Amino acid sequence: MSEDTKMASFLSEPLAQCDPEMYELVRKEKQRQIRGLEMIASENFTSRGVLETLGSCLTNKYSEGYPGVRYYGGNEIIDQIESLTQKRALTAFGLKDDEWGVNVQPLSGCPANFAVYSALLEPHSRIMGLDLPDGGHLSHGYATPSKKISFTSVYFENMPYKVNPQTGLIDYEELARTAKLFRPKIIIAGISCYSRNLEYDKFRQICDDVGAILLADMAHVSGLVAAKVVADPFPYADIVTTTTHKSLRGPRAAMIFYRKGPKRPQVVNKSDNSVQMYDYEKKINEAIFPGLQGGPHNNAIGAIGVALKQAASEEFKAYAQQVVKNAKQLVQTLKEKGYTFVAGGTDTHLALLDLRPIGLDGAKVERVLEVVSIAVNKNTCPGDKSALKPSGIRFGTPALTTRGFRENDIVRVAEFIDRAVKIAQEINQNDSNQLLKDFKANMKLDQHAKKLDELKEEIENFASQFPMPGYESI
Ligand code: DSN
Repeated sequence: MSEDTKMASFLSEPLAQCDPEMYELVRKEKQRQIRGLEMIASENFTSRGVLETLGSCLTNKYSEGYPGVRYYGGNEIIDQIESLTQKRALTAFGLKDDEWGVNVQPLSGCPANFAVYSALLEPHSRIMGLDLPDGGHLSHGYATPSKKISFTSVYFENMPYKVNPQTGLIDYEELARTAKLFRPKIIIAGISCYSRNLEYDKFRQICDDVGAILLADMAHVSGLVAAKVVADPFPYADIVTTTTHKSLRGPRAAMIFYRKGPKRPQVVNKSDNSVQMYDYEKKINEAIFPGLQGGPHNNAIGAIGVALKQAASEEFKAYAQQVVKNAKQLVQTLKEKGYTFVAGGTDTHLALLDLRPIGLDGAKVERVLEVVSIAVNKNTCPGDKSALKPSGIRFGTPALTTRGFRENDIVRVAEFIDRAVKIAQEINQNDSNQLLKDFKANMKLDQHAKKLDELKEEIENFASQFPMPGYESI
């Protein structure tokens, strides 16, 4: 065999052959996904079409710049791919191209939000987002009294708004009051853990009252927005950001939608009576490249395009409707068993279980659920003092819905969760001060380990019956 032929065959070896160790780990992760109940609200199982595009030759190409204006040659096809994805993004959310534009190059949600702040604000300008312990996101700014945790809070001044601890609902009146004092340049309507529809009309009014830009970060719900099953931010927002891998079910990436045309509410220049226009397009595009990013990930951009085509289908609409029905069913079944949910329930794909009434915390229950193959995350509940020992568990239904779970399956899931929580209570022995390390050690005691093993086997047998999109093998 010539050296050239050897090289060609070396580079063409399938993963199982060229790197059995990595192949085995990917295979094991696939098995974990199939056997378990994936209930992390921000996760999903993307389609084979998306995976094929992600794993395609598009990953080889550099294309710094934008369609038609690139810093590298050979981008004729990449230009078509990016333009097609942009067109599909506007179509998926029912937007007109003279009113909205979209940048599909952000690598993920945090950089997308940071690009918006960088584009439209001076360093240390003021922003307001939902407080992280109340269900907000790190990228909307987060600082403790002693430390600026998120870089958003290092480079911009943020004052959080809160939920009402009694109702768990955003306190719009308080937001309106504090916005008048703080005078932010941007108010962010976006969440990481808030189960009710956002009232974008109220956000709009508050922004108009203080002259702020309304940035809607719809990352969690963008699939549900596309399917019109939750509140739509587009009629109210100036800028809309989203990741593409959550309820939208695409690749890990993000998009920034920005308004074009005359400003709303209308602003007339006194000098010549002309109407002021939005100037976001150039600023946002320049913030992404060359401001914050280099070459876009063309494989991800192509894959977003595939996901957006799928999001315009009747099948996707049915999936999105089912996501919400499943979340409501989960809440209803667990409430019937005596559990409490923040904000009383859900309008969306997620629900926040409050463990305070049963003397447990999120870290312990997350660990017990993990051991029985239910993946969730611990989450703060409104009023929590520590993010390290939060009192809630966040559940989401997009991933299970993608696998075909319907309401009756979710009733089974709720029963599994209830059994796991009861085992956690036995391990905890009504001692809410028991340290997590002691709790984990106690989980290994025979009487608890046996119950956990039995439950895990039952859950895995149940979950394995449901189909999994993607490739057959890994
Ligand atoms: N990590 C995502 C979430 O779980 O909400 C957001 O970045």
